[in-house]
Amino acid sequence: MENVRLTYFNMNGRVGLIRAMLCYKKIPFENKMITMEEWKTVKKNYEFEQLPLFEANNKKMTQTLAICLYIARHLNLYPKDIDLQYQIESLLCCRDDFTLMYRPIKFKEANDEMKKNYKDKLILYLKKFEERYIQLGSNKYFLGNEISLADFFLGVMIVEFCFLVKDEDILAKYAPKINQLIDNLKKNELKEFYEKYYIPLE
Ligand SMILES: N[C@@H](CCC(=O)N[C@@H](CS)C(=O)NCC(=O)O)C(=O)O
Repeated sequence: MENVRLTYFNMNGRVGLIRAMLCYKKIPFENKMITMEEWKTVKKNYEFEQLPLFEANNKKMTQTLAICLYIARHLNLYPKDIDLQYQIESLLCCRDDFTLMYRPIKFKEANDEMKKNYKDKLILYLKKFEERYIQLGSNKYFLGNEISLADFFLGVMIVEFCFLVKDEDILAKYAPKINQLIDNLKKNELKEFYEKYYIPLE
């Protein structure tokens, strides 16, 4: 991959896991972050008038899910087995189930009921992720002994989702094996990402 540029905002949001994959695979990239002020004037120039935009090898790509899969396939973070491919895609699709709930929580506009609904739903999903991980053998990585896009999804995006629940460590409580997997990733494969690219939340 050459001439790599990722354009997004100054947040982890949809692209934390993309930055993490590029960082882990030591792919040099321009991490372009547009301010909200600037966005108003440039929005019209972007396909679908949204971000992220991913550029590589003189191609422009949009839509987070497709970008994640493209990068994972390129960087050998995507399994050959179609049942394992299903596991990855099914995990990634869960992200959209939180889109509407996540924003008001993150921007501190949610009332108590919204916070409770977000937490309850996240706990449900964490329990299901834990069950899947156990069914898959609870090995070093989510899918087995090879790191994949699934680990980046859990280690970056799910971590951020859980961080927004302040009154309880729901990851440790409801998905203890995944919590352990993520701890290991943060100390190893995701260490550099968390040091260099992760944008801390309040
Ligand atoms: N389906 C798109 C959604 C992208 C999207 O909602 N991007 C948001 C940021 S997370 C955005 O560009 N917001 C600014 C705007 O819509 O003006 C994807 O998955 O990439």
